[in-house]
Amino acid sequence: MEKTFLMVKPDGVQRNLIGEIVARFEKKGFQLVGAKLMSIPVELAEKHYGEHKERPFFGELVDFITSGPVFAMVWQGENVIATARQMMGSTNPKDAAPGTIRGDFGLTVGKNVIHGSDSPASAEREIGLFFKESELVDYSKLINDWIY
Ligand code: RTP
Ligand code: MG
Repeated sequence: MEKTFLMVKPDGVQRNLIGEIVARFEKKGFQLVGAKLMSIPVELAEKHYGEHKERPFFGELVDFITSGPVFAMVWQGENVIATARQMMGSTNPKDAAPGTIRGDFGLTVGKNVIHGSDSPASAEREIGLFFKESELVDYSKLINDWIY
């Protein structure tokens, strides 16, 4: 099953949007397979955003993502990587469509509430940076015969 890494950024946590954001992915039908509230160490932030190292906003990006707790998650489902990106909306909230997370809650390009992996390679890399295999759950052995 395809998996992606999603993270409520410090602005989203500070604004009490964890529940709202989790609910959107639950209602869509995706499954949560890992989650933790955490503070990101600077070294992890620099690795996570490594592709932006040469960009002028890299310092601000690392300062912001390490400025307060984040809610890191792994979600699974068919086409979850691309669908989650659509549900998040454009990077800059001013361009994000209403109904998307950034369109509904984002303020500025820096404070855009949520991160999501942008490809299968990024998803694998980012899940590995934030989670151990033992922190991800398995739903395949769930007993379903009590529900009808
Ligand atoms: P993310 O990685 O956070 O899910 O966002 P994204 O793929 O939509 O955007 P990306 O290009 O990967 O940029 C990562 C984050 O950097 C901040 N950013 N600031 N000041 C700027 O011009 C600028 N451009 C990007 C945003 O917070 C973006 O989410
Ligand atoms: Mg990105």
